[in-house]
Amino acid sequence: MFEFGSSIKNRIIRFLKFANLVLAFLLISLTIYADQYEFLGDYQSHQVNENSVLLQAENNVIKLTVISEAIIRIQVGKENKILDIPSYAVNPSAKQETNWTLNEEKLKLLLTLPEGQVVIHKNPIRLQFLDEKGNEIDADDPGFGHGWDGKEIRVWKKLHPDLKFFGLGEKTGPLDKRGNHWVNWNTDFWAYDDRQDPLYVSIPFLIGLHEGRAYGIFFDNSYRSTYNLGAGNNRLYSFGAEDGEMDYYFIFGPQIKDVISRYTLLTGRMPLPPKWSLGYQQCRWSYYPEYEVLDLAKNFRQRQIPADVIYLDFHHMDEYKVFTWNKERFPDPERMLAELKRMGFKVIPIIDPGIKIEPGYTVHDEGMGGDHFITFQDGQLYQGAVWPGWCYFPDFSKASTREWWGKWYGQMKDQGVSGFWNDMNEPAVWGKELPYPVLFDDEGQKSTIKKMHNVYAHLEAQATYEGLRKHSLNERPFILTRSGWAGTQKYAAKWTGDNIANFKHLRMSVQMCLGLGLSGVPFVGPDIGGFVGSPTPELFARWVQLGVFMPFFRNHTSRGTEDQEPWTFGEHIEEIARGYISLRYQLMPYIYSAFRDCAINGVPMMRPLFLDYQDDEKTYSSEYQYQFLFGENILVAPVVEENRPYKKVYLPEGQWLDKWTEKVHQGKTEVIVDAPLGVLPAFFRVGGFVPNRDRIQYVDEFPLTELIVDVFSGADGEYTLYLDDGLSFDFEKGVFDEIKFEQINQEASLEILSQSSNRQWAKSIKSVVYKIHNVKNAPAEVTVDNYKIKLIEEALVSPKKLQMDLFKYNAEKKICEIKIPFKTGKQVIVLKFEL
Ligand code: MIG
Repeated sequence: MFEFGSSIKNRIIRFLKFANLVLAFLLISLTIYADQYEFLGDYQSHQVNENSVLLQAENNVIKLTVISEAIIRIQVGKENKILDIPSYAVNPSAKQETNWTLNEEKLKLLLTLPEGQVVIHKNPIRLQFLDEKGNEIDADDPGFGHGWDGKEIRVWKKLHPDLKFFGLGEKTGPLDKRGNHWVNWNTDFWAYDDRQDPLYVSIPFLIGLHEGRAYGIFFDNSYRSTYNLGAGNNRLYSFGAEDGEMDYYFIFGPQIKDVISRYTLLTGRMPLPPKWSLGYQQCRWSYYPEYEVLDLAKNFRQRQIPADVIYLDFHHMDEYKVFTWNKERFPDPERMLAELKRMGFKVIPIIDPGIKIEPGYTVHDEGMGGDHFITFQDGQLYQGAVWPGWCYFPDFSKASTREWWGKWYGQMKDQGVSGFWNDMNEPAVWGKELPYPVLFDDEGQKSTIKKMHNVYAHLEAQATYEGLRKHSLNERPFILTRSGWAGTQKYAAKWTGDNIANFKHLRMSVQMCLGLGLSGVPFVGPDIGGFVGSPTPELFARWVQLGVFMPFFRNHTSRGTEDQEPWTFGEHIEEIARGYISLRYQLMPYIYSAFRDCAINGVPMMRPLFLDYQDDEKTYSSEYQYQFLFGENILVAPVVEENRPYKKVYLPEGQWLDKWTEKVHQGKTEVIVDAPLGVLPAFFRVGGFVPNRDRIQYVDEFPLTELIVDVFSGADGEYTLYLDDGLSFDFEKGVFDEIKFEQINQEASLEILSQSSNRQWAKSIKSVVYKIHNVKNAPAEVTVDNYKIKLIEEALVSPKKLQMDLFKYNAEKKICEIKIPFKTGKQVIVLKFEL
């Protein structure tokens, strides 16, 4: 019995051991099974609180907050809790009171805004976005919505077959980002190529376009984030991050322009920059010593090649120590800067965030004393090697450190520099990055580099901007940055880093600048001529022509390359460069007004055709992707290949006047135009105006006393010219002028009206020359405010310049030129034609 019993007991024990194994096995397989994304699950309840709806789902919470009539914020909790992580990008004042409603149905909730609707499907919770007519613009994939896997968070959405994607900041490749996987992690990549991703700037802002209707999604999460825009599949697109909160803003359109405008309301817009920063800028790694800088300046003036800015790359420093001068190379910086100023030059030095570890060096000592440097999690100071050797790095996530850093810029500005160039701020430590266990203050939250890496440059730019504003109360700062984050446009202009001197990079520079503009960063430009390597004369000429119509216009090259100043490629190229750089200055009234528009509405001045012609399929075609509009009235079609003396151009709706031939083309056509080396194909919008002026050598050389207005007649239109002091913030108090032009075209007459305010800038304009294009016959009569002016034979116009109160007509070019005294208030010019 006992024995029997004992054997049973043994068997039971053996069974239990076996069962245990099975159980363990089951558990293991369960864990493997559970290693998939979890989702919100079904709806359980909801609660409305002021402008938000908090929904309790089976597995988590999701919150929708109404931000404005066209923007809704969506947050998914972590373990049932909304984290509300403070944002580095979003301006809290972007929140606006708006009417919205929430209606509950059995299977869904409807959240309705003035500009669109969110349908919250209940079982399981899925979001769907509709326009005001009920058309679906975007929706969660029915199988997957908002999910997470441990700390990682993600949203999956439907990939409509026609869906196009734009934005995402500084990315290479075509403007349509579909079909790829993209990473946001600020990266210093010397001599990047057209597949390099990520690069210097991360902007998790995406524009979608489905059935002609655009929307935007700004994912406000600074951890490493990834976007799968239909890479390797035809069902889903998604975005997510390795940690942090699922926190994004859905922006209704349907116009792409409105989406950008709304996005920049959220994250900030480029403030109107000082006017000199729109001029031509000369850089190289590096100009030194002092006589080389002065010679450079003199060379520009002697050769009559306009320029406003000279950069000092890091050889001006003493042992690469920021905010110092190398006294051998620059014995008296203040004297040199004053001399350059007399010649009309501004100087911009480079600033790196790495601070040489050297007791006795004031920046180092102050940084140590003020507890301004990044440490490891265990409290030990972090050291990274860059140009000066071992360095400490400021922790810009601390307000006191930002203030301290900003003060140094102010001090350096007192010596006579005009702006600053923030480099290496990814942050880069010899092309590598900071190790994970370093700790940032993050305004007391103590966060690691995982969260802070992507916002480091942004916070540095903020420190710089705020420091300069505090220092020179009424002067617009100019800052150039390499790295950044969503919203950095409110502090700094951006160049596209270490490109290469070849035609492929010229093409990439167009794509990247257009892409940045669509992502809210309008003040952008590449190293003209190319940074790595040396351009051929042809490439240089083509790139300078293009640069005239890029917002930030700077020639820069690396150390060890050939000279790259505009006169180093022979006389012919010098002549071309002089002509084009002069053109930039002649167009300054137009360019500055375009910047003003952008500062007001966030829509970039350099923009793809589809921004203004959204419904025209052709404007999306890759064949025409290098064409763009600069401001509202100029279409630029740069030559982007070697040895191509012609260019195929697509002209959208309307009529377009060829800058070179004066020929008017009907829109919605393709044309092939000649483009020998000296010619950049460009077209003016018929109905438009382009105000300009005579050649100047730098922006502030002479006040504008004679305004030239190119009028492209043949269609009615309006235009507003903006004028102010170009430097101060007085315009914020209304201290500026605006001249509004209008043209009314009739069979037997053309009427041009100007309506001007009456402050000092408009008053300083003494005369105005209207160059009216596309005038088919000589006018029979021209009146200015009902007063008749006389025709003069072209041959009699001397010396080259038209005198006041006369007009002339060129039958071959079909241009009628009229010169009259300029009057503020209203002025009416009427051209009458015999039928
Ligand atoms: O390690 O300052 O992108 O424009 O000339 C290179 C030297 C550091 C990188 C910048 C480039 C600049 C260079 N800098």
